Amino acid sequence: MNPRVLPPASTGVVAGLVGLAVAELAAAVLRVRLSPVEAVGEAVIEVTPGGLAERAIDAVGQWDKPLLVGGVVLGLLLGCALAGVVGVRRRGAGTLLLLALAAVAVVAAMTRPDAAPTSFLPAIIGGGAGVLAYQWLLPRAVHLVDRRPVEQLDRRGFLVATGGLLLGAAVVAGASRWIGQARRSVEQARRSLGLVLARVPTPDGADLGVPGVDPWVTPTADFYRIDTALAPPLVSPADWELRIHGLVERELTLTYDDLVARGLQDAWITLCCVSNEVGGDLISNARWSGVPTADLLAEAGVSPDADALLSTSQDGWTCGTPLSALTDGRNSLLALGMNGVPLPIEHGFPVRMVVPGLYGFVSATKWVVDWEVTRFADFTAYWTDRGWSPDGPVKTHSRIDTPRSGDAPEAGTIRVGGVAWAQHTGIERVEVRVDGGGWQEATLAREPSIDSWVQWVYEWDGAPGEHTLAVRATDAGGYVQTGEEAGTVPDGATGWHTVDVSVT
Ligand SMILES: Nc1nc2c(c(=O)[nH]1)N[C@H]1C(S)=C(S)[C@@H](COP(=O)(O)O)O[C@H]1N2
Ligand SMILES: [Mo]
Repeated sequence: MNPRVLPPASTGVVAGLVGLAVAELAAAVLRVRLSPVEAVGEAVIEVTPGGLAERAIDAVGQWDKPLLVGGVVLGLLLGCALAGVVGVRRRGAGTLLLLALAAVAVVAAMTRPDAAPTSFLPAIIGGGAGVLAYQWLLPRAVHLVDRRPVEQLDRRGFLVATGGLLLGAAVVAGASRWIGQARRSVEQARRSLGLVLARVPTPDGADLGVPGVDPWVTPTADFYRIDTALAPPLVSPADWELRIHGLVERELTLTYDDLVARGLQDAWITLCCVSNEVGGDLISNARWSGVPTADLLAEAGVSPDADALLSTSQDGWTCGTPLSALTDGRNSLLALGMNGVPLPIEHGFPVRMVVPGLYGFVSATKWVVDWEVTRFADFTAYWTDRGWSPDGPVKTHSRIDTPRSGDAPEAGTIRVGGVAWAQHTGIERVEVRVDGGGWQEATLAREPSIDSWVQWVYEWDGAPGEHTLAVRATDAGGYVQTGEEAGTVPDGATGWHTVDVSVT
Protein backbone atom coordinates (compact mmCIF):
# COMPACT_ATOMS: atom_id res chain seq x y z
CA MET A 1 0.00 0.00 0.00
CA ASN A 2 1.04 3.57 -0.67
CA PRO A 3 3.02 4.69 2.40
CA ARG A 4 1.21 8.03 2.25
CA VAL A 5 -2.18 6.33 2.52
CA LEU A 6 -1.35 3.89 5.28
CA PRO A 7 -1.04 6.30 8.26
CA PRO A 8 -4.33 8.14 7.65
CA ALA A 9 -6.16 4.92 6.75
CA SER A 10 -4.99 3.24 9.93
CA THR A 11 -5.96 6.37 11.85
CA GLY A 12 -9.50 5.86 10.63
CA VAL A 13 -9.47 2.15 11.48
CA VAL A 14 -8.09 2.79 14.98
CA ALA A 15 -10.72 5.48 15.56
CA GLY A 16 -13.34 2.97 14.39
CA LEU A 17 -12.07 0.33 16.81
CA VAL A 18 -12.10 2.84 19.67
CA GLY A 19 -15.67 3.78 18.77
CA LEU A 20 -16.70 0.12 18.61
CA ALA A 21 -15.18 -0.70 21.98
CA VAL A 22 -16.77 2.31 23.66
CA ALA A 23 -20.12 1.50 22.04
CA GLU A 24 -19.95 -2.08 23.34
CA LEU A 25 -19.19 -0.75 26.79
CA ALA A 26 -22.07 1.72 26.60
CA ALA A 27 -24.45 -1.05 25.50
CA ALA A 28 -23.35 -3.23 28.41
CA VAL A 29 -23.55 -0.45 30.99
CA LEU A 30 -26.91 0.84 29.74
CA ARG A 31 -28.23 -2.70 29.30
CA VAL A 32 -29.22 -2.01 25.75
CA ARG A 33 -29.93 -5.41 24.17
CA LEU A 34 -28.02 -4.80 20.96
CA SER A 35 -24.67 -3.12 20.48
CA PRO A 36 -24.61 -0.87 17.39
CA VAL A 37 -22.97 -3.62 15.33
CA GLU A 38 -25.65 -6.10 16.33
CA ALA A 39 -28.40 -3.56 15.68
CA VAL A 40 -27.08 -2.92 12.16
CA GLY A 41 -26.79 -6.69 11.64
CA GLU A 42 -30.41 -7.25 12.67
CA ALA A 43 -31.49 -4.41 10.40
CA VAL A 44 -29.60 -6.02 7.52
CA ILE A 45 -31.40 -9.31 8.22
CA GLU A 46 -34.68 -7.44 8.20
CA VAL A 47 -34.24 -5.57 4.92
CA THR A 48 -32.73 -8.52 3.05
CA PRO A 49 -35.40 -10.04 0.77
CA GLY A 50 -36.68 -13.31 2.24
CA GLY A 51 -35.45 -15.52 -0.59
CA LEU A 52 -31.98 -14.02 -0.53
CA ALA A 53 -31.66 -14.30 3.26
CA GLU A 54 -32.77 -17.89 3.02
CA ARG A 55 -30.20 -18.71 0.32
CA ALA A 56 -27.49 -17.00 2.34
CA ILE A 57 -28.36 -19.05 5.42
CA ASP A 58 -28.33 -22.20 3.31
CA ALA A 59 -24.91 -21.31 1.92
CA VAL A 60 -23.17 -20.51 5.17
CA GLY A 61 -25.21 -22.59 7.61
CA GLN A 62 -24.64 -21.85 11.27
CA TRP A 63 -21.91 -19.31 10.36
CA ASP A 64 -24.58 -16.82 9.38
CA LYS A 65 -24.30 -14.74 12.55
CA PRO A 66 -20.51 -14.53 12.92
CA LEU A 67 -20.29 -13.72 9.19
CA LEU A 68 -22.91 -11.02 9.45
CA VAL A 69 -21.26 -9.41 12.49
CA GLY A 70 -17.87 -9.69 10.76
CA GLY A 71 -19.30 -8.12 7.61
CA VAL A 72 -20.80 -5.18 9.51
CA VAL A 73 -17.52 -4.57 11.36
CA LEU A 74 -15.57 -4.82 8.12
CA GLY A 75 -17.91 -2.38 6.39
CA LEU A 76 -17.61 0.04 9.28
CA LEU A 77 -13.82 -0.14 9.37
CA LEU A 78 -13.59 0.36 5.60
CA GLY A 79 -15.73 3.48 5.99
CA CYS A 80 -13.45 4.65 8.81
CA ALA A 81 -10.32 4.02 6.73
CA LEU A 82 -11.85 6.14 3.99
CA ALA A 83 -12.60 8.87 6.54
CA GLY A 84 -8.92 8.80 7.51
CA VAL A 85 -7.72 9.17 3.92
CA VAL A 86 -10.25 11.88 3.09
CA GLY A 87 -9.33 13.70 6.29
CA VAL A 88 -5.77 14.40 5.18
CA ARG A 89 -7.00 17.19 2.92
CA ARG A 90 -10.45 17.84 4.41
CA ARG A 91 -10.72 16.93 8.04
CA GLY A 92 -14.34 18.13 8.26
CA ALA A 93 -15.40 15.76 5.49
CA GLY A 94 -13.75 12.84 7.27
CA THR A 95 -15.51 13.73 10.51
CA LEU A 96 -18.83 13.94 8.68
CA LEU A 97 -18.28 10.48 7.22
CA LEU A 98 -17.67 9.06 10.70
CA LEU A 99 -20.82 10.74 11.98
CA ALA A 100 -22.76 9.31 9.04
CA LEU A 101 -21.60 5.82 10.01
CA ALA A 102 -22.78 6.42 13.57
CA ALA A 103 -26.09 7.72 12.21
CA VAL A 104 -26.65 4.44 10.34
CA ALA A 105 -26.26 2.62 13.66
CA VAL A 106 -28.64 5.03 15.39
CA VAL A 107 -31.31 4.42 12.76
CA ALA A 108 -30.75 0.65 12.95
CA ALA A 109 -31.05 0.71 16.75
CA MET A 110 -34.21 2.79 16.79
CA THR A 111 -35.99 0.76 14.12
CA ARG A 112 -35.66 -2.52 16.03
CA PRO A 113 -39.14 -3.74 17.04
CA ASP A 114 -38.08 -3.78 20.69
CA ALA A 115 -36.30 -0.42 20.57
CA ALA A 116 -36.32 1.52 23.84
CA PRO A 117 -35.82 5.30 24.13
CA THR A 118 -32.19 4.64 25.11
CA SER A 119 -31.39 2.14 22.35
CA PHE A 120 -29.58 4.75 20.22
CA LEU A 121 -27.20 5.85 22.99
CA PRO A 122 -24.41 3.28 22.43
CA ALA A 123 -24.13 4.37 18.78
CA ILE A 124 -23.98 8.06 19.74
CA ILE A 125 -21.46 7.51 22.53
CA GLY A 126 -19.32 5.17 20.43
CA GLY A 127 -19.51 7.56 17.48
CA GLY A 128 -18.41 10.44 19.71
CA ALA A 129 -15.47 8.48 21.07
CA GLY A 130 -14.47 7.48 17.55
CA VAL A 131 -14.54 11.10 16.34
CA LEU A 132 -12.44 12.24 19.31
CA ALA A 133 -9.84 9.54 18.65
CA TYR A 134 -9.84 10.55 14.98
CA GLN A 135 -9.35 14.24 15.75
CA TRP A 136 -6.49 13.44 18.07
CA LEU A 137 -4.66 10.97 15.86
CA LEU A 138 -5.21 12.50 12.43
CA PRO A 139 -2.81 15.47 12.79
CA ARG A 140 -0.07 12.99 13.63
CA ALA A 141 -0.84 10.98 10.51
CA VAL A 142 -1.02 14.10 8.34
CA HIS A 143 2.34 15.07 9.70
CA LEU A 144 3.75 11.80 8.40
CA VAL A 145 2.10 12.08 5.03
CA ASP A 146 3.07 15.66 4.35
CA ARG A 147 6.31 16.02 2.47
CA ARG A 148 8.55 17.12 5.26
CA PRO A 149 12.25 16.62 5.72
CA VAL A 150 12.91 13.06 6.85
CA GLU A 151 14.39 14.09 10.18
CA GLN A 152 11.09 15.71 11.18
CA LEU A 153 9.03 12.56 10.56
CA ASP A 154 7.69 11.40 13.87
CA ARG A 155 6.99 7.76 13.00
CA ARG A 156 7.57 6.69 16.53
CA GLY A 157 5.18 9.26 17.97
CA PHE A 158 2.45 8.12 15.58
CA LEU A 159 2.99 4.45 16.39
CA VAL A 160 2.95 5.11 20.13
CA ALA A 161 -0.26 7.12 19.87
CA THR A 162 -1.87 4.43 17.71
CA GLY A 163 -0.74 1.64 20.02
CA GLY A 164 -1.99 3.54 23.05
CA LEU A 165 -5.43 3.98 21.54
CA LEU A 166 -5.61 0.33 20.49
CA LEU A 167 -4.63 -0.78 23.97
CA GLY A 168 -7.27 1.51 25.44
CA ALA A 169 -9.87 0.09 23.06
CA ALA A 170 -8.93 -3.46 24.06
CA VAL A 171 -9.24 -2.61 27.77
CA VAL A 172 -12.62 -0.98 27.18
CA ALA A 173 -13.82 -3.96 25.13
CA GLY A 174 -12.68 -6.29 27.90
CA ALA A 175 -14.51 -4.21 30.48
CA SER A 176 -17.70 -4.33 28.44
CA ARG A 177 -17.52 -8.13 28.35
CA TRP A 178 -17.07 -8.13 32.09
CA ILE A 179 -19.98 -5.82 32.59
CA GLY A 180 -22.08 -7.90 30.19
CA GLN A 181 -23.71 -9.11 33.35
CA ALA A 182 -27.23 -9.10 31.97
CA ARG A 183 -26.61 -12.42 30.35
CA ARG A 184 -24.87 -13.83 33.37
CA SER A 185 -27.63 -12.76 35.70
CA VAL A 186 -30.26 -14.43 33.52
CA GLU A 187 -28.02 -17.50 33.32
CA GLN A 188 -27.84 -17.40 37.10
CA ALA A 189 -31.62 -17.15 37.44
CA ARG A 190 -31.93 -20.04 35.01
CA ARG A 191 -29.57 -22.25 36.99
CA SER A 192 -31.18 -21.50 40.33
CA LEU A 193 -34.75 -22.20 39.19
CA GLY A 194 -34.94 -25.53 40.94
CA LEU A 195 -37.39 -26.67 38.28
CA VAL A 196 -37.92 -30.41 38.45
CA LEU A 197 -38.08 -31.70 34.91
CA ALA A 198 -38.32 -35.23 33.66
CA ARG A 199 -35.01 -36.48 32.31
CA VAL A 200 -36.24 -39.06 29.88
CA PRO A 201 -33.70 -41.46 28.40
CA THR A 202 -33.78 -42.39 24.74
CA PRO A 203 -36.64 -44.89 24.35
CA ASP A 204 -35.51 -48.47 23.71
CA GLY A 205 -35.04 -49.20 20.05
CA ALA A 206 -35.34 -45.59 18.86
CA ASP A 207 -31.62 -45.20 18.29
CA LEU A 208 -30.11 -47.84 16.02
CA GLY A 209 -26.58 -46.72 16.88
CA VAL A 210 -25.49 -46.83 13.25
CA PRO A 211 -22.20 -44.90 13.06
CA GLY A 212 -22.63 -41.68 11.09
CA VAL A 213 -26.37 -41.36 11.70
CA ASP A 214 -27.49 -38.39 13.82
CA PRO A 215 -28.36 -39.51 17.36
CA TRP A 216 -32.12 -39.89 17.84
CA VAL A 217 -32.09 -37.39 20.71
CA THR A 218 -30.09 -34.35 19.59
CA PRO A 219 -27.65 -33.25 22.31
CA THR A 220 -28.82 -29.78 23.32
CA ALA A 221 -25.49 -28.22 22.29
CA ASP A 222 -25.97 -29.61 18.75
CA PHE A 223 -29.61 -28.62 18.42
CA TYR A 224 -29.95 -26.42 15.35
CA ARG A 225 -30.60 -22.76 16.02
CA ILE A 226 -32.44 -20.32 13.78
CA ASP A 227 -33.66 -16.88 14.75
CA THR A 228 -33.38 -13.24 13.79
CA ALA A 229 -31.85 -12.16 17.11
CA LEU A 230 -28.14 -11.37 16.98
CA ALA A 231 -28.07 -11.18 20.76
CA PRO A 232 -30.71 -13.37 22.35
CA PRO A 233 -33.32 -11.53 24.38
CA LEU A 234 -32.45 -11.75 28.08
CA VAL A 235 -35.62 -12.37 30.02
CA SER A 236 -35.58 -13.26 33.66
CA PRO A 237 -38.28 -15.76 34.69
CA ALA A 238 -39.30 -13.42 37.51
CA ASP A 239 -40.10 -10.71 34.95
CA TRP A 240 -41.66 -12.96 32.33
CA GLU A 241 -45.36 -12.68 31.55
CA LEU A 242 -47.52 -13.99 28.76
CA ARG A 243 -50.53 -11.93 27.85
CA ILE A 244 -53.34 -13.85 26.14
CA HIS A 245 -55.85 -11.53 24.50
CA GLY A 246 -57.75 -10.83 21.29
CA LEU A 247 -60.78 -12.91 20.35
CA VAL A 248 -61.14 -14.48 23.79
CA GLU A 249 -63.79 -14.39 26.49
CA ARG A 250 -61.27 -13.72 29.26
CA GLU A 251 -57.89 -12.07 28.91
CA LEU A 252 -55.22 -13.93 30.83
CA THR A 253 -51.81 -12.91 32.07
CA LEU A 254 -49.59 -15.80 33.08
CA THR A 255 -46.38 -15.72 35.06
CA TYR A 256 -43.62 -18.29 35.03
CA ASP A 257 -44.74 -19.56 38.44
CA ASP A 258 -48.31 -19.92 37.14
CA LEU A 259 -47.05 -22.26 34.44
CA VAL A 260 -44.91 -24.29 36.84
CA ALA A 261 -47.83 -24.55 39.28
CA ARG A 262 -50.00 -26.13 36.59
CA GLY A 263 -47.67 -29.08 36.33
CA LEU A 264 -45.70 -29.76 33.20
CA GLN A 265 -46.17 -32.45 30.57
CA ASP A 266 -43.44 -33.63 28.32
CA ALA A 267 -43.18 -34.99 24.82
CA TRP A 268 -40.71 -35.99 22.11
CA ILE A 269 -40.98 -33.47 19.30
CA THR A 270 -38.72 -33.07 16.29
CA LEU A 271 -38.42 -29.42 15.34
CA CYS A 272 -37.66 -28.55 11.73
CA CYS A 273 -36.88 -25.32 9.92
CA VAL A 274 -38.61 -24.49 6.64
CA SER A 275 -35.17 -23.45 5.35
CA ASN A 276 -33.96 -27.02 5.68
CA GLU A 277 -32.71 -28.11 2.25
CA VAL A 278 -33.09 -31.65 0.97
CA GLY A 279 -30.43 -33.49 2.97
CA GLY A 280 -30.02 -30.52 5.33
CA ASP A 281 -29.43 -30.45 9.06
CA LEU A 282 -31.84 -27.73 10.25
CA ILE A 283 -33.80 -30.39 12.10
CA SER A 284 -33.33 -31.76 15.61
CA ASN A 285 -35.16 -33.86 18.18
CA ALA A 286 -35.64 -33.17 21.87
CA ARG A 287 -37.76 -33.95 24.90
CA TRP A 288 -39.80 -30.82 25.63
CA SER A 289 -41.51 -30.01 28.93
CA GLY A 290 -44.34 -27.52 29.15
CA VAL A 291 -48.00 -26.69 29.55
CA PRO A 292 -50.39 -27.82 26.78
CA THR A 293 -51.41 -24.82 24.68
CA ALA A 294 -54.93 -26.26 24.43
CA ASP A 295 -55.48 -25.89 28.20
CA LEU A 296 -54.50 -22.23 28.21
CA LEU A 297 -56.62 -21.40 25.16
CA ALA A 298 -59.59 -23.25 26.64
CA GLU A 299 -59.23 -21.24 29.80
CA ALA A 300 -59.17 -17.96 27.87
CA GLY A 301 -62.25 -19.08 25.91
CA VAL A 302 -61.49 -18.78 22.21
CA SER A 303 -64.15 -17.13 20.05
CA PRO A 304 -65.56 -19.33 17.23
CA ASP A 305 -64.61 -16.55 14.78
CA ALA A 306 -60.89 -16.98 15.43
CA ASP A 307 -58.65 -19.29 13.40
CA ALA A 308 -55.15 -18.09 14.29
CA LEU A 309 -52.81 -17.36 17.13
CA LEU A 310 -50.44 -14.46 16.52
CA SER A 311 -47.54 -14.93 18.92
CA THR A 312 -44.87 -12.32 19.56
CA SER A 313 -41.47 -12.70 21.15
CA GLN A 314 -39.83 -10.33 23.56
CA ASP A 315 -37.73 -8.91 20.70
CA GLY A 316 -40.72 -8.37 18.46
CA TRP A 317 -40.57 -11.41 16.16
CA THR A 318 -44.03 -12.66 15.19
CA CYS A 319 -45.64 -15.74 13.74
CA GLY A 320 -49.14 -17.00 13.03
CA THR A 321 -50.19 -20.52 14.00
CA PRO A 322 -53.48 -22.22 13.11
CA LEU A 323 -55.54 -22.46 16.30
CA SER A 324 -56.46 -25.99 15.25
CA ALA A 325 -52.85 -27.16 15.68
CA LEU A 326 -52.84 -25.72 19.19
CA THR A 327 -56.12 -27.24 20.33
CA ASP A 328 -56.67 -30.51 18.43
CA GLY A 329 -55.16 -32.72 21.11
CA ARG A 330 -51.63 -32.98 19.74
CA ASN A 331 -48.69 -32.27 22.05
CA SER A 332 -48.47 -28.55 21.38
CA LEU A 333 -46.63 -27.01 24.30
CA LEU A 334 -45.79 -23.73 25.87
CA ALA A 335 -42.41 -25.14 26.77
CA LEU A 336 -40.15 -24.35 29.73
CA GLY A 337 -37.79 -27.27 29.48
CA MET A 338 -35.66 -29.04 26.91
CA ASN A 339 -33.97 -32.39 27.47
CA GLY A 340 -34.53 -32.24 31.21
CA VAL A 341 -33.25 -28.72 31.91
CA PRO A 342 -34.75 -25.22 31.64
CA LEU A 343 -34.63 -23.97 28.04
CA PRO A 344 -31.22 -22.66 27.08
CA ILE A 345 -31.29 -18.87 26.47
CA GLU A 346 -30.66 -19.41 22.73
CA HIS A 347 -33.62 -21.78 22.50
CA GLY A 348 -36.11 -19.36 24.01
CA PHE A 349 -35.63 -19.10 27.77
CA PRO A 350 -37.72 -18.74 29.77
CA VAL A 351 -40.69 -19.83 27.63
CA ARG A 352 -41.24 -20.79 23.99
CA MET A 353 -43.77 -22.63 21.84
CA VAL A 354 -43.31 -26.07 20.28
CA VAL A 355 -45.95 -27.47 17.92
CA PRO A 356 -45.59 -30.96 16.41
CA GLY A 357 -46.07 -31.02 12.65
CA LEU A 358 -45.46 -27.35 11.83
CA TYR A 359 -42.23 -25.69 10.72
CA GLY A 360 -40.67 -23.41 13.31
CA PHE A 361 -41.39 -20.19 11.42
CA VAL A 362 -45.14 -20.61 11.92
CA SER A 363 -45.18 -22.11 15.39
CA ALA A 364 -42.05 -22.22 17.53
CA THR A 365 -41.86 -18.69 18.96
CA LYS A 366 -38.96 -18.39 21.37
CA TRP A 367 -38.94 -15.85 24.23
CA VAL A 368 -42.71 -15.65 23.69
CA VAL A 369 -44.52 -12.89 25.61
CA ASP A 370 -47.75 -12.22 23.76
CA TRP A 371 -50.57 -14.34 22.35
CA GLU A 372 -53.25 -12.67 20.31
CA VAL A 373 -56.13 -14.88 19.29
CA THR A 374 -57.14 -13.58 15.88
CA ARG A 375 -57.89 -14.40 12.22
CA PHE A 376 -55.34 -15.16 9.50
CA ALA A 377 -57.20 -12.64 7.34
CA ASP A 378 -56.34 -9.87 9.80
CA PHE A 379 -52.55 -9.94 10.11
CA THR A 380 -49.22 -10.81 8.56
CA ALA A 381 -46.15 -12.00 10.46
CA TYR A 382 -42.38 -11.71 10.30
CA TRP A 383 -41.74 -14.31 7.58
CA THR A 384 -45.02 -13.99 5.71
CA ASP A 385 -44.01 -10.34 5.18
CA ARG A 386 -40.90 -11.70 3.46
CA GLY A 387 -42.39 -14.04 0.92
CA TRP A 388 -42.96 -17.17 2.97
CA SER A 389 -46.24 -18.99 3.21
CA PRO A 390 -48.68 -18.36 6.08
CA ASP A 391 -49.09 -22.17 6.26
CA GLY A 392 -46.21 -24.35 7.28
CA PRO A 393 -47.03 -28.02 7.79
CA VAL A 394 -43.79 -30.04 7.83
CA LYS A 395 -43.33 -32.02 4.60
CA THR A 396 -42.71 -35.75 4.81
CA HIS A 397 -39.02 -36.19 4.27
CA SER A 398 -36.02 -38.48 4.59
CA ARG A 399 -32.26 -38.06 4.69
CA ILE A 400 -29.22 -40.28 4.18
CA ASP A 401 -26.65 -39.66 6.94
CA THR A 402 -24.25 -42.44 6.02
CA PRO A 403 -22.45 -42.92 3.70
CA ARG A 404 -21.90 -39.28 2.76
CA SER A 405 -21.38 -38.04 -0.77
CA GLY A 406 -17.75 -38.56 -1.74
CA ASP A 407 -17.25 -41.44 0.70
CA ALA A 408 -15.39 -44.49 -0.57
CA PRO A 409 -16.69 -47.45 1.43
CA GLU A 410 -15.27 -50.92 0.92
CA ALA A 411 -17.22 -53.36 -1.23
CA GLY A 412 -19.43 -55.80 0.65
CA THR A 413 -22.22 -55.08 3.13
CA ILE A 414 -22.48 -51.32 3.54
CA ARG A 415 -24.83 -49.90 6.16
CA VAL A 416 -26.81 -47.10 4.60
CA GLY A 417 -28.63 -45.17 7.30
CA GLY A 418 -30.39 -41.96 8.14
CA VAL A 419 -33.57 -40.41 9.44
CA ALA A 420 -37.08 -39.82 8.13
CA TRP A 421 -39.84 -37.58 9.45
CA ALA A 422 -43.50 -36.79 9.06
CA GLN A 423 -44.27 -35.04 12.33
CA HIS A 424 -47.72 -35.69 13.69
CA THR A 425 -48.46 -38.19 10.92
CA GLY A 426 -45.79 -40.79 11.49
CA ILE A 427 -43.49 -42.68 9.14
CA GLU A 428 -44.77 -45.89 7.60
CA ARG A 429 -41.92 -46.92 5.31
CA VAL A 430 -38.50 -45.83 4.11
CA GLU A 431 -37.05 -47.09 0.83
CA VAL A 432 -33.61 -46.88 -0.71
CA ARG A 433 -32.80 -46.99 -4.38
CA VAL A 434 -29.41 -47.74 -5.88
CA ASP A 435 -28.47 -46.27 -9.28
CA GLY A 436 -32.07 -45.66 -10.26
CA GLY A 437 -33.08 -49.32 -9.77
CA GLY A 438 -36.06 -50.57 -7.77
CA TRP A 439 -36.97 -49.16 -4.36
CA GLN A 440 -35.81 -51.48 -1.55
CA GLU A 441 -37.41 -51.30 1.87
CA ALA A 442 -35.16 -50.17 4.74
CA THR A 443 -35.49 -51.32 8.35
CA LEU A 444 -37.09 -48.75 10.63
CA ALA A 445 -36.15 -48.15 14.24
CA ARG A 446 -38.95 -48.09 16.77
CA GLU A 447 -40.93 -44.86 16.47
CA PRO A 448 -41.69 -43.80 20.05
CA SER A 449 -43.86 -40.88 18.90
CA ILE A 450 -45.37 -39.83 15.59
CA ASP A 451 -44.12 -36.34 16.43
CA SER A 452 -40.47 -37.24 16.19
CA TRP A 453 -38.19 -38.46 13.44
CA VAL A 454 -37.34 -42.13 12.87
CA GLN A 455 -33.98 -43.69 12.17
CA TRP A 456 -33.65 -46.24 9.37
CA VAL A 457 -30.95 -48.57 8.09
CA TYR A 458 -30.50 -50.51 4.88
CA GLU A 459 -27.84 -53.19 4.45
CA TRP A 460 -26.56 -52.68 0.96
CA ASP A 461 -24.41 -55.18 -0.87
CA GLY A 462 -22.19 -52.64 -2.63
CA ALA A 463 -20.10 -53.70 -5.63
CA PRO A 464 -16.99 -51.71 -6.60
CA GLY A 465 -17.64 -48.65 -8.74
CA GLU A 466 -19.52 -45.35 -8.68
CA HIS A 467 -23.04 -45.52 -7.24
CA THR A 468 -25.86 -43.15 -6.45
CA LEU A 469 -28.12 -43.84 -3.50
CA ALA A 470 -31.51 -42.21 -3.04
CA VAL A 471 -34.05 -42.38 -0.22
CA ARG A 472 -37.76 -41.72 0.05
CA ALA A 473 -40.27 -42.00 2.88
CA THR A 474 -43.92 -42.93 2.97
CA ASP A 475 -45.95 -41.52 5.84
CA ALA A 476 -48.77 -43.08 7.82
CA GLY A 477 -51.23 -41.14 5.72
CA GLY A 478 -50.07 -43.10 2.65
CA TYR A 479 -48.27 -40.13 1.09
CA VAL A 480 -45.12 -41.13 -0.79
CA GLN A 481 -42.40 -38.48 -0.65
CA THR A 482 -42.23 -36.79 -4.02
CA GLY A 483 -39.05 -36.78 -6.08
CA GLU A 484 -40.06 -33.49 -7.63
CA GLU A 485 -37.55 -30.87 -6.56
CA ALA A 486 -38.72 -27.63 -4.98
CA GLY A 487 -36.74 -24.98 -3.12
CA THR A 488 -37.36 -24.02 0.48
CA VAL A 489 -39.33 -20.84 -0.33
CA PRO A 490 -42.26 -20.48 0.32
CA ASP A 491 -43.18 -23.55 2.33
CA GLY A 492 -40.36 -26.12 2.44
CA ALA A 493 -38.12 -28.06 0.04
CA THR A 494 -39.09 -31.31 -1.70
CA GLY A 495 -37.11 -33.94 -3.57
CA TRP A 496 -35.19 -37.10 -2.80
CA HIS A 497 -31.92 -36.90 -0.94
CA THR A 498 -29.20 -38.64 -2.96
CA VAL A 499 -25.55 -39.36 -2.26
CA ASP A 500 -22.78 -40.39 -4.67
CA VAL A 501 -20.22 -42.87 -3.41
CA SER A 502 -17.38 -44.78 -5.01
CA VAL A 503 -17.20 -48.29 -3.59
CA THR A 504 -13.63 -49.64 -3.60
N1 LIG B 1 -38.41 -15.14 18.79
C1 LIG B 1 -38.13 -15.91 17.74
N2 LIG B 1 -38.61 -17.17 17.74
C2 LIG B 1 -38.34 -18.00 16.69
C3 LIG B 1 -37.59 -17.54 15.59
C4 LIG B 1 -37.11 -16.21 15.61
O1 LIG B 1 -36.45 -15.72 14.69
N3 LIG B 1 -37.39 -15.43 16.72
N4 LIG B 1 -37.32 -18.40 14.54
C5 LIG B 1 -38.22 -19.52 14.37
C6 LIG B 1 -37.71 -20.50 13.42
S1 LIG B 1 -37.69 -20.05 11.79
C7 LIG B 1 -37.34 -21.76 13.80
S2 LIG B 1 -36.98 -22.92 12.65
C8 LIG B 1 -37.28 -22.14 15.23
C9 LIG B 1 -35.92 -22.67 15.58
O2 LIG B 1 -35.85 -22.97 16.95
P1 LIG B 1 -34.45 -23.36 17.59
O3 LIG B 1 -33.52 -22.22 17.31
O4 LIG B 1 -34.69 -23.60 19.04
O5 LIG B 1 -34.00 -24.61 16.88
O6 LIG B 1 -37.55 -21.05 16.08
C10 LIG B 1 -38.59 -20.21 15.67
N5 LIG B 1 -38.84 -19.27 16.72
MO1 LIG C 1 -37.10 -21.84 10.60
